[in-house]
Amino acid sequence: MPMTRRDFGILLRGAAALCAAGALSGPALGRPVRKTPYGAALALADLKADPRLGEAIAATCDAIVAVTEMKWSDLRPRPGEFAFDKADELAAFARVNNLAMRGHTLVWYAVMPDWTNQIANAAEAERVLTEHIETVMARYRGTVRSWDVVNEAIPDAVRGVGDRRPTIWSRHLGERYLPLAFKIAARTDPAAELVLNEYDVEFGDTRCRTKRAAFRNLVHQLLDAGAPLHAVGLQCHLRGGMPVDREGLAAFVAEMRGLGLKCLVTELDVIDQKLPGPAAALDQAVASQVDAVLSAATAGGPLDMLMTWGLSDRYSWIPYSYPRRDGLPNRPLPLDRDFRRKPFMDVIDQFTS
Ligand code: 9MR
Repeated sequence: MPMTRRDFGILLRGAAALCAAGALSGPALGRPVRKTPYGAALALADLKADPRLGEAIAATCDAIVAVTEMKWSDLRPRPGEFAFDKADELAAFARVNNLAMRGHTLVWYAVMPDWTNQIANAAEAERVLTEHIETVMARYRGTVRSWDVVNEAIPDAVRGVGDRRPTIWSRHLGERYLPLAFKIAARTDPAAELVLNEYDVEFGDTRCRTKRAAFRNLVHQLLDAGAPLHAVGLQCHLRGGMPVDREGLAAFVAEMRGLGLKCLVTELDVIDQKLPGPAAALDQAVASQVDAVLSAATAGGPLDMLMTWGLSDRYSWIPYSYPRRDGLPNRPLPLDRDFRRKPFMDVIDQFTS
């Protein structure tokens, strides 16, 4: 039976009462005690439709991040207006279940509402960007303590280390929008952890090596510009079967730590489209690729946070973007479609405990 709005309200109110009574802490919920917090991306519609999902998150995770609910697409229907309902419901779920919440994402080239194309000049762009970051961060101050300030600033088909993705902001402000976003964020919530998040920096092919070099170049560019950057986020959407560049990734993480930055894995899952079945073999291949990337990323010490992009195979973007062609359902996440643990979950436990 899908959960109704009323059921969901009862869940929230019941949890709030427990929380107020001090009964709802991680270990009290039977959650594993971890040295590195572990979390998962969660979509409100899935949470409401399937009570098993909320239960699994509360029993397994220390943190959540909204799949889309804190993006411009969802928050900004019209200029000057904010639609916080869905993000608020996820934030409430996090609070009553004693989960941390990451914010994703204040600046991203993708899923921008059409009205942002009407922004006419640099002054207006700076005003709109400032209004957005200030309003959103202020609303979730105290709940969201770690923000992806800028997401995916490097182009997919990267040509060199100085390559940056064109966005509505670079169109009007040039590359100065990048340090500017971090400065606005730090001013708005000085206690927040400010993260630069990127994908396809984990592998050893020429494109990914160049992307990692461009990511490194951008980190230095931001620090040189005095941007308050605190952490790098490695998304880790792993391409099944593509070898992880263990040495290159370990060296990158070591360099970031040497610069005083934290290192987070923010969106881990495995694109299993081309991995051979049957399910058991597939699960082993997925787990071994996760093990490879986490071994490299933790070579110099534990991660500061580990998040997967979803928890159960039932709720993942991968079947939509990378469907398998052999009839076997995609198996990209730590729990299967029926919320049973897979070897992926054992690897998560190993690298977080
Ligand atoms: O998984 C997300 C999908 O449901 C959304 O439609 C899409 C656009 O909002 O974003 C996906 O999440 C992406 C994340 O925000 C940034 N890194 C890549 C993720 C997968 O595409």
